[in-house]
Amino acid sequence: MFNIILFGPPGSGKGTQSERLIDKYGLIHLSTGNLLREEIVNKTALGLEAKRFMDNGQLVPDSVVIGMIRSAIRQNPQAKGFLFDGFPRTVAQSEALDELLAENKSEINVVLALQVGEEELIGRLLNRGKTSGRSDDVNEGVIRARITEYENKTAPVAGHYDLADKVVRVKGEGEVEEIFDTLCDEIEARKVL
Ligand code: B4P
Repeated sequence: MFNIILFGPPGSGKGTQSERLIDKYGLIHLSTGNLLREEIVNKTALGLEAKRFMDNGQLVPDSVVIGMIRSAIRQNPQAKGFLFDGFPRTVAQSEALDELLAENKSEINVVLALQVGEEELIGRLLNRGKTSGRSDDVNEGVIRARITEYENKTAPVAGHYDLADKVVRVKGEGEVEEIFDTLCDEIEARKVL
């Protein structure tokens, strides 16, 4: 298996680049943001709980997202690899992920970390909010809260994988296609999929 984490702050291009990467490499795409939004649309108990956090720009509790990822991994035993998008977002989530992959005698092969400045992030998310219908993209205060959550709780995840020398930092500003090409170069330098 070849497993990738696409890492970065809200609005850094994780969802955008994931779509292209899964098409090219045939990986299973696991986006906790998308999984949570499906639960909200379906008005499940989990979705109703998650919405309270997401609408305030806060992370959803670890137990909820770890449970979702555990069942998604177990539902795909034949996968040639996973692309994790927006997960892990806390050090506890990254430790849980390492254990889940180890159960399959697998591991994270590379963490691709998109680097984008704060004002660019805010501009992108406000712009997406005009058309996406996403309640967490319309209010600048909520967007700033998401960035603060990222700095406090998610940025340390890169440190966790830095210890194993797995993090590659990639400039996430500029043309989507150029960023995609750089991500592909980094993947192919590690493994031909
Ligand atoms: P996510 O769904 O993961 O969303 P995101 O981080 O806001 O966006 P992403 O980074 O994928 O967006 P993209 O840049 O592609 O999370 C939403 C919420 O769910 C979180 O706040 C949290 O509450 C909850 N959640 C999710 N996972 C969780 C977890 N593991 N633990 C706890 N809580 C969790 O796109 C942004 C915009 O930028 C788009 O409009 C795009 O077109 C544009 N864009 C992309 N690349 C560009 C480029 N190069 N130039 C210009 N614009 C670009």
